[in-house]
Amino acid sequence: MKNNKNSVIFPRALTLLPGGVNSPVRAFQAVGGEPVFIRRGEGAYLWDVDGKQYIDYVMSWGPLILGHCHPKVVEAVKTAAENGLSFGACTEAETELAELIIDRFPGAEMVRLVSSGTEACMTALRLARGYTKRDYIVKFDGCYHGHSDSLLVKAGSGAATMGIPGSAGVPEVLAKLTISLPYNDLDAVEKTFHRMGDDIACVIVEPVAANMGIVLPQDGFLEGLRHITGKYDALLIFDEVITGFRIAKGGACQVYDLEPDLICLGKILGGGMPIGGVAGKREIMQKLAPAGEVYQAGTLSGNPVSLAAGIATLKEIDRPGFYDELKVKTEKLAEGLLKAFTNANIPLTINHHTGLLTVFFGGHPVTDYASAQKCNMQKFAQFHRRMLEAGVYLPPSGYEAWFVGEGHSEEVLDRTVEIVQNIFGI
Ligand code: KE4
Repeated sequence: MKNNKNSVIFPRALTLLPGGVNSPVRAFQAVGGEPVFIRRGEGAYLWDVDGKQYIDYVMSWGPLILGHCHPKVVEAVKTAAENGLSFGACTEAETELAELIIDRFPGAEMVRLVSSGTEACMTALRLARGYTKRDYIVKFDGCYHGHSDSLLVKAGSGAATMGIPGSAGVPEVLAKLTISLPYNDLDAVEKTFHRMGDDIACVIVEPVAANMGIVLPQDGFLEGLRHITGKYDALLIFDEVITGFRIAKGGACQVYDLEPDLICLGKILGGGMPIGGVAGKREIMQKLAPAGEVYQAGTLSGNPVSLAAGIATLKEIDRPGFYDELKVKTEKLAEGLLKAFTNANIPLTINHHTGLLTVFFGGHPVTDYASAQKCNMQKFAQFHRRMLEAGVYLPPSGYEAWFVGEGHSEEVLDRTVEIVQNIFGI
């Protein structure tokens, strides 16, 4: 229907915002059609400006593990806002949230709060370079750690979606200090460190990759990174902006029983409000200004409204059985989808972890960026469009994760699978 509000708003947005959006992956360029303009969300659902309802599997790209507008989170935000939106000064909530983080990540002794995952990863990188006095960093093809210059090399998420993993505007002299290797290729890491380990400040990794679609670490990969970085006195940075508080209470650190030197956090940490954080060992974190000489700052860092949402979220999900239930839900959805696609004779791979899932059209194992790129993204685009028409709002890219959370009841999950079955006439 062309006379709907959505089709009126988007052309105007295009004249005022590059691509009509404030973040590229939202532009629907990979799946075609106009982006949907959202009016409101509640629980597992979104409603667009034309009143159409959707089951939401984007969930603001991960923060909303409790679903939209959870009463306790909204109440906490209202209460905080009535006391002041921002002070640019110390508040007790900052130490309260830091304690909740350290309680969940035993390897962390100190925290610095910022306003986005990008800031968290950028800060961790500068800290690693300042602490080790080395310039090179290692990342992995298809992993995305926000849009700071050094990390926009063979990046995933929106950069992969748009086919610009190496962004314009990043000076070659800087990009060459970033070494990007295939995910799960420990031999490549070993060889790189053997060749130049004394010049490498850190390895930054998504311990469960979620920006080339979900790609799980193969046995020994993360443990190998911990061993190699330790051997060469480089830092290991886990980017848990997505996995933190999602795949387990203590994220991948808990699941894989590993202690990186620094942990990047975001998303769930703010319960839907702007936030990021770096957590790590005291000896390293104390290098951050004003305690140390690695400068980092932010007007809205530790914002009281963001912290209220985050504290309320972390407390609400901290209940016995929460993660077991989320794991079961995610597996139920994955199994239901796989069965539906198999019955329709559509070759498919589904990678998933607690609260995370990606559908890859292709049928081959997806273990790194190269194998993810071999998937049929045109088929994903067609699937996305048909699901959107049927009232299911999926991430508008085959290189993203579906986010499963508290709001996705058994009924919602069953309805999702039923819609897929209807689409394929099975
Ligand atoms: P933000 O700066 O977008 O808060 O966080 C950057 C970031 C860092 N690390 C990981 C593992 C991330 O996934 C992200 C951001 N995630 C994307 C979705 N895959 C954000 C969506 C967007 O860019 O609009």
